[in-house]
Amino acid sequence: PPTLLHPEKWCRGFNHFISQCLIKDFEKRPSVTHLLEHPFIRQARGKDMSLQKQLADLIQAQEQLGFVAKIRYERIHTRRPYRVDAADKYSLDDDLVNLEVLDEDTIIHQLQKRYVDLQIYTYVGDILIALNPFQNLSIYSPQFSKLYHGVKRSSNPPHIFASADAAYQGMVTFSKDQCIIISGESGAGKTESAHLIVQHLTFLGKANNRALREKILQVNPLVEAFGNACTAINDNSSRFGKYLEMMFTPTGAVMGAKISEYLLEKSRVIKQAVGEKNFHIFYYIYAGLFHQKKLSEYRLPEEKPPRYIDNETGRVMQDIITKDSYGRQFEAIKHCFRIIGFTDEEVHSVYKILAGILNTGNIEFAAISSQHQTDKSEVPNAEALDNAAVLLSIGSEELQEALTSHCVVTRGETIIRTNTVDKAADVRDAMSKALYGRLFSWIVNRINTLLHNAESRMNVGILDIFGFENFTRNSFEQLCINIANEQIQFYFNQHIFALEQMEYQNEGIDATTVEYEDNRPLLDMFLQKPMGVLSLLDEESRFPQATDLTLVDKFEDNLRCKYFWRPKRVELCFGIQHYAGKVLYDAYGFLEKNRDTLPADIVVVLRTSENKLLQQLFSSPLTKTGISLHSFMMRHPEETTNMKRQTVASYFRYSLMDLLSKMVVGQPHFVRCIKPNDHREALKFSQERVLVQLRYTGILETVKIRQQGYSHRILFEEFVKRYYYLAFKAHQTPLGSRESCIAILEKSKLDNWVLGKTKVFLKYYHIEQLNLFLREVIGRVVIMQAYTKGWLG
Ligand code: AOV
Ligand code: MG
Repeated sequence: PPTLLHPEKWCRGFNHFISQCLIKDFEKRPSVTHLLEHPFIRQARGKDMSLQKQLADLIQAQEQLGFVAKIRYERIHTRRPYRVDAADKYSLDDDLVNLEVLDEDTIIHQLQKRYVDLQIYTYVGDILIALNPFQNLSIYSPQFSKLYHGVKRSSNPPHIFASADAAYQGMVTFSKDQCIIISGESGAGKTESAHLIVQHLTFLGKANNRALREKILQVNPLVEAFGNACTAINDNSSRFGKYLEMMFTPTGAVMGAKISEYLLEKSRVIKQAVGEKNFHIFYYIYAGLFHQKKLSEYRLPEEKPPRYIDNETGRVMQDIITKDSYGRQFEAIKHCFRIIGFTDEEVHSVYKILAGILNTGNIEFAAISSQHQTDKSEVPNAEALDNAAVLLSIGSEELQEALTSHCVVTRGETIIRTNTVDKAADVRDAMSKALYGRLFSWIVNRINTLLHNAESRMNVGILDIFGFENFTRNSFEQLCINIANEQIQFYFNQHIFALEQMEYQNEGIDATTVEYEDNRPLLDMFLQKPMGVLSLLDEESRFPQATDLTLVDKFEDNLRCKYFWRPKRVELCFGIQHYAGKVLYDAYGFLEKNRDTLPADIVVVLRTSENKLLQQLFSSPLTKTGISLHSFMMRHPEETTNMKRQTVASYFRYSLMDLLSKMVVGQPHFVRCIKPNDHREALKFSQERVLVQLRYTGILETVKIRQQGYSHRILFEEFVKRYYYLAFKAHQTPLGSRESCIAILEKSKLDNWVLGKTKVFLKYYHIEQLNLFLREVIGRVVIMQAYTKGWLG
């Protein structure tokens, strides 16, 4: 596209008379074709068609900026919340802020009425509430994408596309990174919403490069095949947290994408609760290979699916034979890999590792008991062992050695100890978890390399994590998941309530204080050092003699707050009053899961792999092939001791901080997903279930503060810099003062705003109006610029 002058620069050389004529004419008939036919333009153009081309190019370029996308000179009315007649208490309306009566009853009825009318989206000011429809709706087609493109929010019904559009416009207009935070409990619709946002952002950020768009659209399906699984609550439950950044040029064209993944629930690889499944990809690959009659190529058993994916004996095979959806998914994943740019060799290696993991799970151990030694184990049936070794390109004997024995370093000396049957099984499972966890991270990193673009300047981040969970049995994984949700709720509270109210005080503004449930004490209980849950867990994990019971004792002795309790007579159990409800945790296995130990022996043997990808997953400069495992470790005792890895809790804490640091740089947009019922049924609205969610997410308080408060606070100087076109001529340089702000606000005919000591305080709907005014003014300037360029040139 042609280079555009900044309107300010361009205005110096501007013919005032002509511009006025054109603007008037354009206002009468806002059509570009009509404008091209204007006598002035025609005169300027003469026989020269290049001007027309130039103008069209400029307009196209400008459309990419999102400015002239809809050059409509509709009159913009100041949008005041209209009052619903109190008699008509449950009126249908798009924004809960418009309600006259603000109580739970009214809100619930309003949402219910909308839901059964298939209006699943509702605003609370600038926040979007999304109720899960549990059915496919026809509101995500290209026609809808066009509808939600650079328009004011109130011109269309609430929609997830509107949130994407708001973020996109915010990014383009102010060159500022944006961040869309999607929250809600498990199964509420976060992941679906995230897909829809990506879909709409790729539409808005029209990349000329279609291939790139295609690639970006494949990212979510690919990582979700590896990171999602069927749980008791959701058939496609995210078992990891995902922050997807879509990158754009300064003019708003999509350029690339980057994912950060958080805390994959690796333990699912080796074991799943009753009624739950392993990660999708295992079924896809097994079924895909089954239908293609290629199971033997990957040394997978045909008669009976591997143990890791068959926890309810027989079910999987039945599904695979009767339904073909897994097989189709396998094809879809192959397609994703190819489109994103993975090489065939890489994909083949990924399959081999997956099949390797499945075979590893089938390795069994038996005790070798002699008079002197009862703690020794062996692999009685070598088939699975050999298969795993072949698929992982390692020696079968070395693998057996690493599973059934281990090296210990004492006083600088390396001694070999044998493993009991149980210990060997633990090592086997630890190896599978490590393989899968590292493979997952590798895939994410590889996607990032393939989709990275160094030239991108701005991004919109989309946060989709695992939602709050409360199962019949809750373990370490649920604790981490729920803490992460606690942190997101805290971030929401900070943004919506705390920061806002603090600023009123600092700026001397008299605004109503809205009480809200602050979950800070709870978050402190988890994250505080050294007495928080995670720290205590880490401390206990360092003691070799500690047990899960001593851990719960430690919690009980140290967590002296109302959010923690220990039920009588159930030893390994403790309860936590989360923001979203009470959860009982079973501490069985907490310490081991937190330690997440992978014996050095296993790392060393995996490093000897001839599979390049696998080598990379466990790479280190000390890689040596062709020598006996233990003789290698004898020579490098430091390897054995250095491999004491970080605990899951400390890594988790680090990830949370990392995530927050990413989120705080962007302007946040909130999407709150709500689950209307627990049976995944369309059109069924359980008032009770929705009410609970409205309460713990603080929706009622949010409605209040959006109605009464000022969600946007901008420094005078910044405000004048952003909006001075609205009241001043381009060549003027108004001071960044209170007076200039007043001039702009009055010229824009807004009311209900307030000025503090240093900042302008605006309601959420003011910003939309101001931005729209601004876009119009700039749109006009651009048309004129195009015109004069031709005129002068
Ligand atoms: P989640 O991400 O919030 O749960 P999902 O986004 O996976 O929840 O949604 C659960 C299911 O609800 C989906 O598989 C769809 O069947 C259905 N669904 C959600 N939103 C829509 C929609 N807009 N249109 C149609 N169906 C929808 V979890 O990942 O478990 O926290 O860890
Ligand atoms: Mg999800």
